[in-house]
Amino acid sequence: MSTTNSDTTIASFHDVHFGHPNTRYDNIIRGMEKDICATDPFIRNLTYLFYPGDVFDRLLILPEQGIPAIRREFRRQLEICQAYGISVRVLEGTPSHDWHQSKLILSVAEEMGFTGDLKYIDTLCVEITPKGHSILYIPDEWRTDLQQTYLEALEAIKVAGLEQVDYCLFHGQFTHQFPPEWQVGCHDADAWQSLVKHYLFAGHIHTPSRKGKILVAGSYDRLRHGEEHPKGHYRVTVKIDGDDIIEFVENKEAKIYLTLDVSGQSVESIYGYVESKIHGLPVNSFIRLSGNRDQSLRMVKKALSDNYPEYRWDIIFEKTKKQPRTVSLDSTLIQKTTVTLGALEDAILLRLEQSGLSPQVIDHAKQLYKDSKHEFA
Ligand SMILES: [Mn+2]
Repeated sequence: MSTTNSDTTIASFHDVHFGHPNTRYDNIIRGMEKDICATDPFIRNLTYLFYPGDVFDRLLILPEQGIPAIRREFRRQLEICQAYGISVRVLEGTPSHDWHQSKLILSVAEEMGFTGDLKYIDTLCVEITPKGHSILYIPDEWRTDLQQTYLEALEAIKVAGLEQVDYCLFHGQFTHQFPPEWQVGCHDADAWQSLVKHYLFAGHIHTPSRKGKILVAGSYDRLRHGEEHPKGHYRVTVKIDGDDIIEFVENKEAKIYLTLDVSGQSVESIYGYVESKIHGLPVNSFIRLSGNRDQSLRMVKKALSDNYPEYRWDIIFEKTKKQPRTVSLDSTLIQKTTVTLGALEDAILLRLEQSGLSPQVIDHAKQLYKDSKHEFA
């Protein structure tokens, strides 16, 4: 139910993972400096800059891991957004990755006297933006029961007086992102699409994909072996005439993680083969040799490490390959639930309901919980 009468342009950066131990913040920032740049006409004309979760990889320690550089990068982006009237929306992602650290962007904004339109969202809610678009926000692990999250989204849309929202920023996984034989808890793609008029931007799974209105850019940078596909972000133009443009823009600065299959080769030929393949790769690229246990790969790796210390060497033996490369998972276990206030509340209320206590006692306990809840937040 948009009230705007012009095209809407969106750039969406998913799963940035600042603070990743292998793909460092400086590599990620190098890509962003090119992709979010005021000399780029698409950026200058942007309506929204979206971050649908996992801006951070892990809980960081203040004096380390690039915090000053990350703050400077936030500031650089906010200066562009302020100058060109770009609205910024940052969603909380997986609790064990983000730890509410994306809030940092709010303090950067405050310090610079940011006068533009910026929001950090860590609750399930619907917003009508100052530009007149409705956006539904779904942080990761909002409820332990996925169906409950969906029902709450339905309710939030209804309370906002809408039948559908224009956009959704979402962090979580969908059925179509896994092979059917994998029995993992997933959100229903069709059910969620039906809530959205234009597009749902989803973080969490690090492989880019598109199914109908669900756009998954995957991680912005390359974070591990087995992800040799292009990394990048989505640029979407939602046109009044309905002839939308969706473009995946590759991050040309993405860290190289290269797996070289050397199975069946002799030690001598492996060395020459690898040398021919790594020529010209950037310093700190990650290179992994894939082969059999009988190929003396550890010896080859030692020789390569000694001669090419500027690269990060690893080995994977054929039989120990764990998963198909078509799906790259987040580094957390799929069905793990982090203890958050929401998850805890679900568990407490369920336990109360099942306690066998009288309804009056249960109501009293719920009231006590409600009254003291702010002390945990
Ligand atoms: Mn992630």
